[in-house]
Amino acid sequence: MALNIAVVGATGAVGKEMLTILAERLFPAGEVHALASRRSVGTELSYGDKTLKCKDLETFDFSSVDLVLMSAGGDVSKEWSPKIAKAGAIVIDNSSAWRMDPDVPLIVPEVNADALDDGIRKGIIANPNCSTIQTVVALKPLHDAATINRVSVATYQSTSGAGTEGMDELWKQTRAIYVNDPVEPQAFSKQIAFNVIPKIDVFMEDGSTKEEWKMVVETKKILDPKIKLFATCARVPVFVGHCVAAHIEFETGISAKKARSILREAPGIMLIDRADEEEPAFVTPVECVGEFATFVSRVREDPTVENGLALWIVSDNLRKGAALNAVQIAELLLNKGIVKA
Ligand code: A2P
Ligand code: 11C
Repeated sequence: MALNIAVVGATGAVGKEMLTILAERLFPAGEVHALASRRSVGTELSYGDKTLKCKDLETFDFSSVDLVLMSAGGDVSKEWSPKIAKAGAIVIDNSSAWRMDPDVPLIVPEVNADALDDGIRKGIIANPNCSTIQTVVALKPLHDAATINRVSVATYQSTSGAGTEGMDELWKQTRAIYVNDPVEPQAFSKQIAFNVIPKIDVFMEDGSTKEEWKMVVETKKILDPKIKLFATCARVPVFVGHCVAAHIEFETGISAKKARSILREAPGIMLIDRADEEEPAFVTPVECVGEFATFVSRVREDPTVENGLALWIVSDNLRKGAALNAVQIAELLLNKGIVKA
């Protein structure tokens, strides 16, 4: 018996990756259903070498579905995740709707797989924010080795973090500038082509953005509530791939050499940092597109603080930052025997 799967938001940037990655990783799926809004009924979507016809979420019968991977935004998830869970399926949700609910596990398999052992009381598992995921994957093995007290991060996040609409806006504005057409921001609050916007999601009362707040609270929930994190998140004119510059302060000293040897062995990480070469190697977003790993480069000691280390962390935000992490959670459910194929 294989598991029957539904992908909700299957026409979106993350939903398409979910279907691709389920097929790439040979997930033992029986029936696979692609669901989205009524607007997309009949749209053809690839699942490995098969073509699926998109169905309407509103009228779909979930009674024979075991697992639902959902990436259709917070409002859709708030309405539909409880209904789907009630019908008997486990929902792995990529939106921010449930992440901070104490009854909902927030999981990055390389970091806190054991949090699933506390039970899935609401039938919902949350997938963290993309910039949080790649950050905690890199921090976890170093935290185990030398205990992180504080981290300051600056992010450089691609337009695909805002979905298809975000990527389309970068494309249209770039073209508009070349042909001298007016630039009209819609998905982003200011021009994104040839620009950098230090605002992702809405502003909060303390002057931080919600994206920055998410990185703080999600890191505490996933990795360690004692870690102090401060973030500045910026949108950059890149299609896919988020970057995080992390400046870490540890409880005990850890050399760059030691950190490299730990990161080289750590799950989910690809270390691209041959510091002994004349021109050190490093990674950029275009090189991480389509990859599963979280890439770490520029591992340096920071002499301006006690026990300081700096890292440059890059990952495909649609994959490890979203769809891949969701599929890895599904694999974890199988491996732990929480769902049975
Ligand atoms: P649709 O294409 O039918 O609008 P992205 O983040 O790339 O913009 O994708 C968002 C995904 O969420 C799309 O698949 C979109 O479907 C889906 N979606 C948005 N609103 C709804 C809704 N009310 N019901 C079902 N799916 C929705
Ligand atoms: C971005 N990180 O790059 C956001 C996208 O909470 O899941 C994901 C938002 C979220 O815009």
